[in-house]
Parts: sequence; C-alpha cells; structure tokens
Amino acid sequence: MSEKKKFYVTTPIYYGNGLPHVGHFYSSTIADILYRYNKISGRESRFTTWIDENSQKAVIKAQEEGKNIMDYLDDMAAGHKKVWDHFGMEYTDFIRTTEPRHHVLVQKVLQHCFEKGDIYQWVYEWMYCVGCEAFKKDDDLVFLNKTSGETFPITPKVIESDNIIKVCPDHLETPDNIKEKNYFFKLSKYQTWIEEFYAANQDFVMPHFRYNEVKAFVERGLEDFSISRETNTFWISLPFDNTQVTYVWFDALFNYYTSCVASRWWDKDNENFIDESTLWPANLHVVGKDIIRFHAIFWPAMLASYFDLWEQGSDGIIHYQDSDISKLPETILTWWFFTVDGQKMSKSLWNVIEPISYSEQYSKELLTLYMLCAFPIWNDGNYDRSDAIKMYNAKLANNLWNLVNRVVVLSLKLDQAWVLEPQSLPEEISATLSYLNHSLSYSLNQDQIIELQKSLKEAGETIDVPVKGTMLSYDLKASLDNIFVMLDKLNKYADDTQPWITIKDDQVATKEALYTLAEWLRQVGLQLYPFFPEKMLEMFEKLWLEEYKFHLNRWKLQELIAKQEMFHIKEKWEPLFKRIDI
Ligand code: ME8
Repeated sequence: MSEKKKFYVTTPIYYGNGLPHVGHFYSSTIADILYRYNKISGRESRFTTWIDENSQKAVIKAQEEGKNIMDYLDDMAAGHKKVWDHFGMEYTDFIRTTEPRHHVLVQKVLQHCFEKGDIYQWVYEWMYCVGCEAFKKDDDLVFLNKTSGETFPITPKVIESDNIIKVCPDHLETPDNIKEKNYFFKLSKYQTWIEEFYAANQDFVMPHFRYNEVKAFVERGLEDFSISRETNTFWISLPFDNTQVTYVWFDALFNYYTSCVASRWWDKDNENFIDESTLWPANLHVVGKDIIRFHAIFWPAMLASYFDLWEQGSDGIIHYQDSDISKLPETILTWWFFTVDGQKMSKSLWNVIEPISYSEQYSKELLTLYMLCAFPIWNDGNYDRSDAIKMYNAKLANNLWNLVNRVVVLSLKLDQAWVLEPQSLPEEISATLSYLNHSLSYSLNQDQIIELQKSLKEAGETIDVPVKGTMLSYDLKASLDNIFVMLDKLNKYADDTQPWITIKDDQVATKEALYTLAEWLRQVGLQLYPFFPEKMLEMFEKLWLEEYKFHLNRWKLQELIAKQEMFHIKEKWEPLFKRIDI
C-alpha cells in the first residue's frame, strides 16, 4: 500500500430501524482508528458515518411503534449519535439520507445516468427480501422446516409445502413476490469495464480471498438490476418519473459522494454543487460481508456511469482506462460476522452487548481491544465475554497500567520535584523502538530494511522487519499485537534494570531506567493513541505532556516520535485501566 496524501474513510450507513449494535460498533471503530491514525500522520482526512433512512424496514418499524416516520427517524438518529459520541468517535460528517442535500444529489446522479441511457424501464416479477432490502432468486434462498426450525439448501428433490418454505438465509423470512414496472440500471454494459478494473486494481477488495470471490462472481456474468420501486412514496423520487422512488442501494451508496462534495460545496439556496472535492474518491469503505457485492460491483459501475468513465472501443465494448481510478474508491475492506459467546447474534443478544451499557459496566476500551485483538478483521470471530475481560486485564490493566504505575511510584519516591531529563536511550532500545514505528507506519526501501535488520541483530533481536506498515495495510490486529510485544519488552527491561532495587543506592542508574521507561511509554502511547485516545491523552497529561492534546492535531506523528521530552510526575494517579473482576 503506497503512502497517501489524503485519507477518506467511510462506514456503511446503518439502517435507521434500530440502535447500533456491536456489528455497527465494530465497523465504526475500525474507521475511527484509521481516520485518527491518518490524521495524526499528517494526511488531510475525513471520516463519515450515516444513517440509511430511506428503507422499508424503517417505515415498517415506525408503523409498528405507531409513530410518524420522521419522528421515529429523528429518535433513531439521536440514538446513533449518542453512541458514537459516548465513545468519542471523531467522525467528520454524520448525515442522514433524508437530508435535502442528499436528495438533490441523488436526483442529479439519476438524471445524468438516465440521460446517458444507462437507466431503462422494465416490467418484471421477482422476490424481494425486506430484511436485506434486496431482490432474491431461488439460488439466494434456503428451505426452512417450520416445525424443526432447520434450514437446508433448495434442491428439486424437496417439495415446498405449508411446513417447508423458501426463506432468506439471513432473515428466515419468506421474500415478498413483486410484479411491477421498475427502472433498471444497465450493469451488464459494464461487464468488460469491471473485469478490466479488477485486473488493474488487485487491492480493490481486501482481504485478497474476497477479491478473488468477487472477481469470480463478475466473471460469471453481470445482470442489470432494479433501481426503483413504485410502492413507497417516502423515498427519493426519480427525477424523470415521479411515480417511482429510488430503490435503496442507488440512494444508499451515493451517500459516500454526497458527504464528500455536499458538506462544503452545497449552495443550499440555489441547490448547486461543485462536484470536485480534493478528498474524493474514498480511500477506504469499511463494509460487512453481506454488502460486499453492492460495494464492489454496483458501486464502481454506478460511478463509471455518473462520471462518464467509458470509452467505447472499436469493438463496441466499454473498456477501463487507467485514469478512471481517479474517480473510484481505492479499497473495500471487508469483515465477517461474529458471534457472541458462540451464538449467532440475535436481537436479544444485541441487548446483552449494547455498546454504551456494556462499556459503562466494564470499560470503554474493552470492546475495542477485544474486537481488534481477538481475531483479524477478515476472519469470522466469536466475542467471548470472559476472554475479553481476561485479555483486558492482561494487556491493559497489567502490562500497561502496572508499568506506568511503577514509573509513577518510583519517580515520586525519588523526589517529588524531580524532572526526568532527556538522555540517550540504550542502543538496543532505540533499535526496537524504531522497529515498532517502522512496522506500523512505513513502507521501507531496501536500504532502510537492511539498516534496521542490522541494528536489530546487534541488539540481539530476532524479529523480522516488515516491508509494509501494518496501519497502512489496515491490519489493526497486527498493529496492536506489535505494540503489545513492545510492552512485554518494556516490562522485561524494567525487570532487568530493577529500578525499585537500585533506588536504594544508585540514583544515576535509577534515573536512566526511569527516563527510558517513560520515553518508551511515550512512544507506545503515541502508537496506541489512535486506538485509545482518551486514555492516552490522560497518560500524556500526567507525564507532563499536557500540550499533546493540541500537538496531536498540529504535529505529525513521526515528528512527535522524534521529539525529546522531559517528564515530570507530580502526584499518584488513579489507575488508567482498572482491573475487572470476572
Ligand atoms: O447493511 N457481525 O445496514 P445494516 C458483524 N444500510 N457485522 C455485522 C453483523 C454481525 N453479526 N450484523 C450486521 C446495511 N453487521 C445498509 C448499508 S451502505 C451504503 C448501506 C454489519 O445496519 C453488516 O455487515 O444492516 C453491515 O456491513 C453493517 O453492520 C451495517 O448493517
């Protein structure tokens, strides 16, 4: 992954028919961390999260609760915002798809694609799952035995009956049968374009096995898809036929564009946009496994249509040009679903791990730590609540806080008015710290790798020097693992130098050890800041680095890492991370 000058990351827009659950929390956390990391690395950055309000699910939910739809959506939007604000997420835009700026933009896009001939009308009959807000074919469904609750693949051998019914595998509901006049988007026109786009951009879908899956799906042949419904008048109406409204995906996906161009450049009174923003296109869309195809296939094709990225060859086929990439998202990062305590998550379990109350019961950092450290983003994972607490106690309460506390207690013992003056770090420690910084942030050139390998070898280290920075390749688990390896080494350094013994008769050795520990904690704290900003700022403040809350927005991370600081510990601290009893 190359160095970027700017960074625009998005979460999926969550359906406004319920409050955020841990699945939503997971994607917002990933986006929030990557946003903060890129911002402090000196890139102009943007992080957007939205609510998907123009959906049938929300209309049904509002009816069930006997509320006016807008009142219902207002309550939901406030509820979503409360969760993200509770966790201090630094989203730069939180917009709702019912907002006028989005309606205006979507209509503008639709009109353009229609005039170009990429949208056409057709009467068709199909199945529609409200849960997925998607059209379904038999291949997408399974049989459900209503008596036993078992599901199994549809085969000609089994006959449908009152007890054996076809359902959506995710929602276990029978899809609605729909026969209506709809508008369709000519996805099939972009078949070759998408194939060529995939061949030229192999990091477009991450992880790579997902890229291969989507590519194989594309190669099986793309079909046009419906983009409108004639039933619901609440959604965005088609500018060229106001008897129809936009079907959810065409509306939902363009949120990423609206937020980018219409947050700053929308002239409300004249309903004008300036369509260019320096932050477009998105660098990263973070999405769950169920919505990959919409993002990885529909979305680039819709953008190709809107931005006129089509060059018809002499063969009459539309071909991808290398320059098209300047208008298209760079990467779709996908994750799998996870279970809680080994069980598939259900509405009742969502309530068990409801992000705010769970964090109030334990700690805000517990969810983030465990979700990112227990399994890589792209693996299926299980949220095991007792493992989560064990991990929190081991890594944050013991490894990190105990060490900080040792430095605090010993510094106070030495002399309350005493300042830890900068001094040069032992060579092996500078080598391992520069390994940490490089492994997270850099793509090293060959010479730098050789140099770092040499200094690590001299320091007696056996760790390999990675070529890609783990933060730049979005591997948050590897990043945290690296940081915690450094904390283990730091604890080992403390055990080796034993400042609690040397304090009795060797002030020089004690000061050297305490300075080294404080400096090492500062560096680890800078790397942990994107993950646990509130706690790391607290730690900086207590180490006499109050100004870091401003520095972290003005300075580049690398410049802060290279600084030499003085530390001064004036008083005992409340634990940064309190142990949790299981
Ligand atoms: O799909 N584990 O919204 P949504 C992990 N509005 N992730 C999960 C999960 C689980 N058990 N359950 C759900 C939508 N998610 C659309 C998006 S974007 C233009 C429109 C994830 O509220 C799911 O994979 O149903 C999805 O990516 C996200 O939560 C939002 O789901």
